[in-house]
Parts: sequence; C-alpha cells; structure tokens
Amino acid sequence: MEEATPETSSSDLGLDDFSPEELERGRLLFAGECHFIAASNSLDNLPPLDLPEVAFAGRSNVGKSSLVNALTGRRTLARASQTPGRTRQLIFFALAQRLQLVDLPGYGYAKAPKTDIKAWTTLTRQFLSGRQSLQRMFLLIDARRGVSPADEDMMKLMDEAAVPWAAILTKMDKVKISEQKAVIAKTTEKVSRHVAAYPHVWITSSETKLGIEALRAHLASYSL
Ligand SMILES: Nc1nc2c(ncn2[C@@H]2O[C@H](COP(=O)(O)OP(=O)(O)O)[C@@H](O)[C@H]2O)c(=O)[nH]1
Ligand SMILES: [Mg+2]
Repeated sequence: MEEATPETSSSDLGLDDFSPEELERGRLLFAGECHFIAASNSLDNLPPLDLPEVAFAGRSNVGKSSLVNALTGRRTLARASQTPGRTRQLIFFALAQRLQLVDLPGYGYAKAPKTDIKAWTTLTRQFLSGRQSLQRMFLLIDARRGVSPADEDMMKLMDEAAVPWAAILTKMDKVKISEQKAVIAKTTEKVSRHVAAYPHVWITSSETKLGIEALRAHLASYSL
C-alpha cells in the first residue's frame, strides 16, 4: 500500500474509489504479460481493433515512459519509444490480451520543425477521431510546470474529437508537500473547463510510486 502524505490524501489519489478486489484486479493486470504489438506512423498501419485501448499523451520529457514502466514494472515501453525514428509513431502494447496501451508521440519540443508539428497534429487528430477501440485518453502534466500552452492545444484536440480524457500529474515527488494541494487544485480547475474532460486529476510519481496502485485499478476498469 502506498502512504498518503498529509497533503495528498487517499481521496486525492483516487484510492477511496476502489474496493480491495478492484485494487487487486489492477495489480494482477499490470503484473501479467505485457507485449509490444506495433509502432505506427500512419492510420493505414494501426493494429486491429481487438482490445479496448487507453492512450497516454504529453509533452516530451513529461515522464510518460517512466509512468508506463512504473505501472507495468518493466522497461519495455521506454526502450521501444526511445528507438530512433519512432519518435513520431504511436506505440501499442497489450496487457495479457485484456487491454491495449498506446503511447502517443510527445509534443512541445521547442526546436521541432513546423513540418514535424504538422505531421504530429495530423496523426494525433486522426487517431483521436478514428480509433473505435479507444476508451479513454490520459494527458500527462508535469506537476512542477503545470498546464502549458501546448497541453491546452492537446486538450482542445481531445475535446474536438469528443474523446473522453483525464489528466495525470507526473513527478509529484518534485513538488514540495506544502505546495501539492495548490498544484492539484489549479490543474483541476484548468481541466474542468474542457468539455470532454473528467475533473478528477490523477496524482503520480514514478519515482516514489505514489498514485500507481490507484491508477492501475482505474485502468483495469477498461480491460476485458
Ligand atoms: N523525480 C522524478 N523524475 C521523473 C519522474 N518521471 C520521470 N522522471 C524523469 O523525467 C525525465 C523524462 O522521463 P521520461 O519518462 O523519459 O519522459 P517521456 O519523454 O515523457 O517519456 C527522465 O529523466 C526521468 O527520470 C518522476 O515521477 N519523478
Ligand atoms: Mg518517452
């Protein structure tokens, strides 16, 4: 069990919403098999729509690979995502034929050429609007930096595609305990302005594993 600090309570972490059985189901799902399925750079070569999917998006360096590694207790996704040439690809992983995880390419890299940004936007928009197996998007936000203009653009893309989404704060261990409540409140307030967003903001640290247990249980609720 993870310890809630006085500032991040078990209700902030979402833990109160799950029964012991649901927490165990989440643990087992992520402790089981996890394989690489495909890396796709266009909508023409996406894997089949066999499994329910949840997808993760966020700025480059937000901690996406680290979060998926913390969830699965493995390094598979990080390795695949760091392969050169895969930075503009959607990476698909399957958990025991029950749930597919999709790693969207990171955005917000200041020096990215305009053509790359355009290609990223087209691919992301097509994926969001055309992927029938997509159950929920998760937008990762660095807790130290808060919501950036690039994150707002991503929120708008998800709203426009009418894909239900929720935010996940990453690197919470880097925020002073005395500032955590304010960071959560400010992020929740910004997220709540978006039509397709769920107002609950997930709080995580891949470093301390804060919030990982609750997030596993939540993600398992989308699995077969
Ligand atoms: N302190 C801390 N650092 C983290 C955490 N998650 C990721 N990082 C660091 O942030 C950097 C980017 O992480 P990475 O997972 O590669 O980000 P990605 O580009 O979004 O996949 C790396 O140096 C990680 O070690 C976290 O929860 N806490
Ligand atoms: Mg990565």
